Amino acid sequence: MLRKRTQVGIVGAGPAGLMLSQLLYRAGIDNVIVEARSRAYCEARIRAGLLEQGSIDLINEVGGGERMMREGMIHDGIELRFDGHSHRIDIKGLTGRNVMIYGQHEVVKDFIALRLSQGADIMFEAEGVRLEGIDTAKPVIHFEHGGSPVELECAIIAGCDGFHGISRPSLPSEKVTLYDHPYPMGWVGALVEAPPVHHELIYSATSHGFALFTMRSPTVSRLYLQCRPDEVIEDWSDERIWSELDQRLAGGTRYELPKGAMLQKGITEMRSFVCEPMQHGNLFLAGDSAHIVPPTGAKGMNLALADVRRLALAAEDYLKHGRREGLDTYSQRCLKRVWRAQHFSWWMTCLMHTFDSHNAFDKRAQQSERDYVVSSEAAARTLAENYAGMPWSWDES
Ligand code: RFL
Ligand code: PHB
Repeated sequence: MLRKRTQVGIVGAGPAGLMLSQLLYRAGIDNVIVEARSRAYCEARIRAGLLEQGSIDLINEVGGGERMMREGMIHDGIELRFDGHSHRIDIKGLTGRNVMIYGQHEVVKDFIALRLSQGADIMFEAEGVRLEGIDTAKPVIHFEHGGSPVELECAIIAGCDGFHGISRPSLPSEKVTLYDHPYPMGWVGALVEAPPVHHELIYSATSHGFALFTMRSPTVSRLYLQCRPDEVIEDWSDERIWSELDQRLAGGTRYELPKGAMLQKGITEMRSFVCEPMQHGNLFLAGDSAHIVPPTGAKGMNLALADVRRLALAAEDYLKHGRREGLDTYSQRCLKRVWRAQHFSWWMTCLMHTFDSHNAFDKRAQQSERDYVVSSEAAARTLAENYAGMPWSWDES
């Protein structure tokens, strides 16, 4: 049995856990990350791609932005495409803020390398992770590492272990309310060795369903298609993916979709979910362990970073100065941004997708919303403000 002690035990080495670890390190607070998967697995997991201005700034502030600033692609706008007609939303012009395309796995790679170069303790391939005594001043993370049991005693535990992790289920069920909203669709995601169809993202709603044309670099595209919720990736041959993409890009404003080798493909479920409160005792949830959004609004990773920014400040105040107010109000303060992102992601999802359940009224109402967002500056500005992300100062208002 190995007994260890740290100030903050972090469960999970995704964007939330790694950013928290870096923020705490810079504040001089000792922390250990316990991660179920291998380093290679974490670094290869293809997920989000879009960073808000606030996330870009945060990554730079903590010293993790060198490669991101070299390789990331700054975007000033997006294209909304309805039945083959494209309309540009000028995000920069409407908000003064940019977004950036830089893959989540690149952020994860950069932060693992950075933390290890600073001598961080990241325990990959931890098995049987479980939490004990979250109500006490000395909560413990138990797990096996390299075949030996480990007990990690902490002052605080940060549950950054994603939607399927063990942290959220460790909260007493009678103390939490779960808000869950599944959607009647999924997304097929494909990573393709071909240049992007356009220099900006195209969100395309058609009678065949929704498609999103995004990218990872000037030579790699990331393409998504709305599918039925019960479909599996075996239902989607490469030919079917290309044919659906072509159909969902056809129409008045012409584009030619560059084709190339399919490097990876998979299906993502669509769900909105919030756990309230995001804390109990000395366990604090951050990122997908506390809330998930459908990817249409590109908010998940950004919310994860916003949570840990707040958690790091609160932990510092407590561990250095004995002030608990920040920790006690952590969940309450995070939830303002979380629910704004929830509403926006739900709204974007309803705006862009085909719903089998829609009756004639629902279809007309959806059409009206689409017309409104591309013909009213006020509506476009609302979209742009949410898409670029609310500034940090908004949380305090
Ligand atoms: P993660 O990334 O899931 O990391 C959790 C980590 O915890 C580990 N883990 C455990 N470790 C120890 N013990 C256990 N019992 C454990 N169980 C799990 C896992 O191995 C993993 O390493 O959560 P985190 O850090 O909260 O980050 C959240 C983001 O990953 C997520 O919100 C985004 O990917 C969502 N998302 C998007 N977000 C954006 O901001 N912009 C986007 O453009 C965007 N696009 C997307 C997305 C998510 C997608 N999918 C596949 C769900 C597009 C897609 C298709
Ligand atoms: C991505 O590049 O993977 C991406 C971008 C925007 C979204 C969702 C995913 O809304």
